[in-house]
Amino acid sequence: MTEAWTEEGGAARAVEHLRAAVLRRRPIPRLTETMALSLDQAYEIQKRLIEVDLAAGARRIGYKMGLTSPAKMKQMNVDVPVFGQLLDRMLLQDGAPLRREELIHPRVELEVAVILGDGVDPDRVKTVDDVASRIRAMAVALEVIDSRYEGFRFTLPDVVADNASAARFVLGSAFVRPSKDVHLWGARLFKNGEAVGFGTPANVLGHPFAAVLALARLLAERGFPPLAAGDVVLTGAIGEAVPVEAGDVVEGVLDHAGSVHLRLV
Ligand code: 0L1
Ligand code: MG
Repeated sequence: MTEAWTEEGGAARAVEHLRAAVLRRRPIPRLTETMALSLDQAYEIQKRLIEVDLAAGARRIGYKMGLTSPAKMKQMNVDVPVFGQLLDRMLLQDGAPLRREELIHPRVELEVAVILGDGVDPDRVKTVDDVASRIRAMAVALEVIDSRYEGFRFTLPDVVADNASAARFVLGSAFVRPSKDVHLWGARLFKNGEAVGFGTPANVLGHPFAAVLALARLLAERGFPPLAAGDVVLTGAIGEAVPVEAGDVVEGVLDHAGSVHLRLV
């Protein structure tokens, strides 16, 4: 049965369901099984979900882009990516252990992260070159996604409401100067020493800096403050997300940017 949406009732119930999944580490049926959700309503739920963390003392340190690869966009039947919000508590040190039991069904993605040195106002920043001039540093990153939905299955509004499946992320220790050639650099993902993915950041909307531009536009459309100096942006997965379990060791490598590590315990 579809629940009636009211700004207060619908959003509050959705936030409650999603928080319960995180706290109990148990997946929930996707929201759209019982609730008709538009994309606007989904971003409203995401906003409220994050507000609960912010009210409890968390700090937003940036954003993540999701559904940036042609394969994922085709699978979800969309032509615009989505964004989620990164909180300080999601950031792990390079090589730090992550307790598997903290999450529901984690998967790891290899990404390019950028740290901004300047704001990105979409009215003035229009090109990949413009974005490059706003970036202070880049790093190779691992994103741990953990959909709060059963079977990692969802519609577009579901995944937006669920903060784009954001759970944890790790930045490599080598922060390098921004390079416009980054889309051509080779990237490799290893699980327990075995190569499980490779590609180039060109898989991310053609260029990871294009993902920053797309993010700046989406934030403006949704009434968020513009990207600012110091913000971290996870630009999107270079390849497939890889399921991980306790005992797994994951390493991501990006030409000219070193490596990044995660240990599941
Ligand atoms: O970071 C991502 O690309 C994931 C976005 C959400 C979709 C998913 O959970 O696969
Ligand atoms: Mg990702």
